[in-house]
Amino acid sequence: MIVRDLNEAKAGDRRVDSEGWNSVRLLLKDDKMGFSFHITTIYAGAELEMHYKNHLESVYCVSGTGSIEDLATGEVHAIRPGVMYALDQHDKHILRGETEMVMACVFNPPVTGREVHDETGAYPAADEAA
Ligand code: 9YT
Repeated sequence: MIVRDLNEAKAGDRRVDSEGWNSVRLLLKDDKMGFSFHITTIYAGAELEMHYKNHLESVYCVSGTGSIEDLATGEVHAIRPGVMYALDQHDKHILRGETEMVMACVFNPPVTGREVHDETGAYPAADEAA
């Protein structure tokens, strides 16, 4: 069994900081669960274009409000606590934080650790990651 405390993990090297967000990776590839599990904070006013070409992701909003725009269709969905979205088509999207948002995120395949988005808004495939 694996037990981890977000409050302890965010003080250590599981926390990754990038422009507009930070993320605490509670489960990673080397935990051998087949997915990774992150608690991500999106800052108020952030506008993040992302395209996870190599991963499937689902995201559950724990707190805060914002929106997600599907760049294939132009559709904009409100994000608020209780809303989940799943990028089942590797959907290119823009996530906007109206307030700070705390999101619980699952990635399949799991991320390995320290990835931040590349210039296309993706993370590398696991076997390309450092
Ligand atoms: C909400 C969202 O897009 N999360 C992505 C994961 C997070 N940026 C991370 O852990 O890298």
